Order: sequence, then structure tokens, then C-alpha cells
Amino acid sequence: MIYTITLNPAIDRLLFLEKELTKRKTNRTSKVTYDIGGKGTHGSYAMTRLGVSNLALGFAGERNFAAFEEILMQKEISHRFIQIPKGLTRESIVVIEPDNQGSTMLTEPSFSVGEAEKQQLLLFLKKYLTEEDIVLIAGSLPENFQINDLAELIQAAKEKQAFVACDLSGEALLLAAQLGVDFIKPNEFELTELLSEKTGTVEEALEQLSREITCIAASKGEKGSICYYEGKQYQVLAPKVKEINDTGAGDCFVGAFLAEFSKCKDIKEALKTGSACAASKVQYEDSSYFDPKEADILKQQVKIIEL
Ligand code: TA6
Repeated sequence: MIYTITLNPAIDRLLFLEKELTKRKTNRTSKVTYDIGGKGTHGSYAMTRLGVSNLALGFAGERNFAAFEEILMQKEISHRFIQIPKGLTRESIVVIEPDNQGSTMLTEPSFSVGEAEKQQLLLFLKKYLTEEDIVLIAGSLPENFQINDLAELIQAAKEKQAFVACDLSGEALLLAAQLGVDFIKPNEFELTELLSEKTGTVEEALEQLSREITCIAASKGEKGSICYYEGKQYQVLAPKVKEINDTGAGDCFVGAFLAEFSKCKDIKEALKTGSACAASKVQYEDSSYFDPKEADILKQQVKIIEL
């Protein structure tokens, strides 16, 4: 089983502009849609679309839980979110300009997580996780969920010998790397920051980091991504597609990568699947949708170069 944990989910409100976003002007929208928000929920959506059983966990606000759950049901995401009493799941406003000019995201503050709810999540992992499972902890931390709470969560998963994947940033990413998890997805800046904690040359630092982290999928922006796995480096060149909305593409990559990896344990296949599903995703308007059949075709265009 794959468990995804979204500590700070969102309801994504997507605003489609009639014209380019312009400051000090009334920017009129032609359409408004909603999607599930939060990196772990997007990972679960990708796993579900690929037919890999998974359960989406995390926290969600009590006050708009019905609206949040309605989108989860529409996306057919199996879930077991812990409700935050009197809490409101935040909205992420995604402004999408016409003619593929890109998207801009504005996200609201989160609810505040209480100690009782933290313990509920921890106890769930301690009760149900096994060494056969994968757990993905993804996205930002909500208010009052401290770094040491995250450490407890990661350590509980490690103690069960599950495969621990983290799509985190900032201090949370540094913690995950220090604790030695199985998968991280740093961007270029974050990778540099992680390596600066090590000694020696970049290569030597990478060597050290790769000994502590089973798989590092470092995104290199336009240059695709580089994966470090079992002492080897793979450059991943994604297919070229027409981008409508890149929101959630990285989340889709992670979910699809883990789904494939859970089945075949083949790093190249998993990288190809992740990259192809993310390429399919950016061609669609919302934050999560992609077409597995289209991704299957795009998979042939993914280039994996062993460095
Ligand atoms: O990556 C896309 C997304 O998950 C959106 O759904 C939006 O809700 C935002 O990112 C949330 O990001 P955060 O880093 O706060 O978890």
C-alpha cells in the first residue's frame, strides 16, 4: 500500500483570465473551476489513475470538509483525513492566463493543528504501516506543525521500515535529508543547499548524500531532471508538449514515479512514467488531471541518459 500524507492540503480555485494578468487593472475571468490541492493529494490522484492502491492521509478543516471531500470523491481518491476542529482548509488561487502564458499561484494561510490531531496521525502510522509500504509526505507544513512533529512522523515511518518519500522544501527538506529518507525531490537551489552541508567537492558531497538517501530526483528546470540512485546518475529529458497549466506537474511526477517504482522497482521505468505523466498533466487546465493513455505514448519520448 502507498500512503500519501498532505499535512496542509488546499482547495485549488482556478481562475482563467480573459487577458494577460495586469497590475492596477480589473483582470476579468472567463471561467472558474476547482480542484484538489496539496502535493500529497496530487500524488494519490496519479497513483489512482495508474491503478496503484493508495490512501490519502493528512489534516483537513472541519468547517469546509464537505467541499474538500466532494473534490476527493470526484477524483476517486481514497482518503482518511483527520478533521481539524473549527479549522478551514485553505484555498490556493491559481490564476491562468490565456494562450499558455503561464499561471500564478496565491495560497491562503493554513488552519492550526492541535496536539490531539498530531497524535491521531502518528498513531495511525504506528498501527498500520508495514515494511512493504511506501509513505509519501508532501507539501508545506501547516501552522503549529513544528519541525520536531515532522521528525516524529518520519521516524515512525522509518521504524516500520517503510519506504519514506518526501516532497518537501526548506527546513523540512533539510530535516528529511538529515534523517536519511528514501526519496527526496530537491530543486537546483535546494540541492546546492543540501550539498553545502557536506564536505569536499560537489561530486564527493553528492556521493555522501546518495549514501544517506536511496533516491534523489533533482529537478533542473528546463534541463529536465537528474536522478541519483544506487551510485548511478541518470539525466531525464522530458517530452516537449504544449503547456496549459504547470500547477501540480511536480506532484504528478512524484506520484507516478512512486506508483511505477512500487510495481517494478526499475528506476528507469519509474523515471519514464513520472516524466511522461507530468508531461501529460501540463497540457490540461486543472492542478491534477492527466491521461494515462497519453502518458503511455509520451513515455516513448522520454530520454534517460546514464551519466
Ligand atoms: O503543487 C501544486 C500545489 O499542491 C497546489 O495544489 C497548491 O495547493 C499548492 O501547490 C500548495 O503548495 P504547498 O507547498 O503549500 O503544499
